[in-house]
Parts: sequence; C-alpha cells; structure tokens
Amino acid sequence: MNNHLSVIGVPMDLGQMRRGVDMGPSAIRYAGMIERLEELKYVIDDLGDIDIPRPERNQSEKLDNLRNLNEVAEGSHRLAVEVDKVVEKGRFPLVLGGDHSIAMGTLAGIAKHYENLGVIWYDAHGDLNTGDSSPSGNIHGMPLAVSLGIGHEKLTNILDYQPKIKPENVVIVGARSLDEGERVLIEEKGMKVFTMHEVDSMGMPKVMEETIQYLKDRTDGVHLSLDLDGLDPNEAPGVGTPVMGGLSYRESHLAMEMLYQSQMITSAEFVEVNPILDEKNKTASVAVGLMGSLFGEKLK
Ligand code: HAR
Ligand code: MN
Ligand code: MN
Ligand code: MN
Repeated sequence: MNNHLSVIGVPMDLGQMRRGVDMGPSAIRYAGMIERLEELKYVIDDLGDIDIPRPERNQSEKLDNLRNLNEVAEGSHRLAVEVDKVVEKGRFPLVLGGDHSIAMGTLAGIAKHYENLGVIWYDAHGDLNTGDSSPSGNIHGMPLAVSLGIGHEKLTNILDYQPKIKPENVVIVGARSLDEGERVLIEEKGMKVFTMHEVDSMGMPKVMEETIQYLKDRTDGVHLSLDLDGLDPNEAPGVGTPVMGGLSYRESHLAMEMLYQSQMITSAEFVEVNPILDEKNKTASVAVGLMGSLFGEKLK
C-alpha cells in the first residue's frame, strides 16, 4: 500500500439539510485519526480543509430540484483540483466529509488518472438519483449517478470530462434504502449491488471476497467511498439519514481488513459524520477505527 497519505477535509453541508455535517472533518481529526495512522508508519500530510462557498441567502429555492447547485458544484470543483494534485504527486488521497455530495469532486480528481477506476460504495443508499428522480432535491443522494455521467451538466462535467467511472466498475455494499429511480438505473446498467439481504444471507466474508475478486479483474485502481450511514445507526448514530438494519461494527471492520489484505484500495473517503447528531463523537471514532483496519492495523 502507498505509505504516503494526503488528508483533505471537506466541510460541506450543502448537499443535504441537516446542520452539523460540515464539522465532520474536525470531529474525525479530533478522534485521533492522524496519530492512529502515524502509528502504522504512514507518512501523512494533512492539507487542511477545502473552502466551501456560503450559499446565497435565498438558498431554499431549488434549481431543477437541485438544492444549492452552484455552491455544491463550486465546492466539488475545488476539491477535485486538490485531489488531482495529490494523485499527481503519487500520494494516497484520504478525504474527510462532509456530506456525500463531495464524492463527485473526489472522483473527478482521481478518475482522470485511471482507465478503469473501480469504486466500492459502502452506504445504506445508492446515491443514484438525479434532479428528476430525487424525492428530496438533496445532492448528497446523487453523487454516484453524477460520477456515471448522469445528472446536471454542472455536476457531471467537473474538471471538464465525463463520465468519471463506468457502471460495471462499481460495487455497492450495504444498500437498504433505494428509491424507485435508483432501482431502475441499477437494473438498466446491470450494476453490482450487495444489499443487506445479500450481506445477511451470504455473510460479509463472502460479500467482500466476491467484491474484491470482481474488481480485481477489471480495474486499475479502486476508490472506497464509505458513508457512515452504511453502518447500523446503533453503532454509528451521528449521521443525517440513518436507516435501521445496517452493517455492524464488526462486519465493517472485517470488510476493511479484507480490503487491506487485498492491497487494491488506491484512495478513500469517509463521509456523513455529523457530530451534532452524534453521541460523544462515537461515529467519528468508528470512522477512525475503520481507517485503522483499512490501513492495516492488527494485520501489519
Ligand atoms: N435517496 C434519498 C434522497 O435522494 C436519501 C439520500 C440520503 N443520502 C445519503 N447519502 N445520506 O447516502 O434524498
Ligand atoms: Mn451516501
Ligand atoms: Mn447514505
Ligand atoms: Mn478485526
């Protein structure tokens, strides 16, 4: 594994409506992330936080059912530029959210360096909506669709190329809340999805084994996009859109350990940590623990 990590915080909360998720990067750092990874002998540059534009005052009016479109697009663009530089320098980008809309920027910065970037989308949700299909108008429910080149031009065209990724290079793990339009898209594109039904019936070891095998054959790098709401809200309560019946803490650690063993992950982001909704920074601590496993703790 690349032992030189560059950390970028993204205090973004404009992709949804709950206040507080912009403090996610601080909460994760406060939970001891840097020390934890330094212990594993990684060299870490903390590049600080991206500047996120403040929304115009009358922000609740939505453009094409896309809340805060201009500000989210601009923030994503700034993130993409920084991530691009990190990859260019040969370092591993580790991005801290912020709501999940930031994945559009992260992927824009990374994907131009790969022919076939793989993505593991660890999430209760598919994040495959567009302005047309979204029940909420919240852009954090759209970044995977956008990265596939589906959605508003201001989002799909970040860094002036699209699509960022191909549907056959994506694996979704932990899904249990999919909107109708998202199901149609999954079906249409033949995307690989391990819902909670598959996790329950196959077990996490088999799910991750298949995920790794599937991506190994077809990708030249793999990005892990981990939404903390993929975990069960009992174990990760500090998220804006909790969904019961999620992945356990232990299943998630095992998944991270298997990814470390596979040595296939080339970039990662941890998103949707909201310290205001959390219990004593528990969710940020869970995120840091998962990073520990992803980067080889106990197996190194
Ligand atoms: N699918 C719903 C919507 O589009 C809820 C999305 C919730 N999103 C996240 N991202 N937290 O995974 O509004
Ligand atoms: Mn998400
Ligand atoms: Mn989610
Ligand atoms: Mn373990």
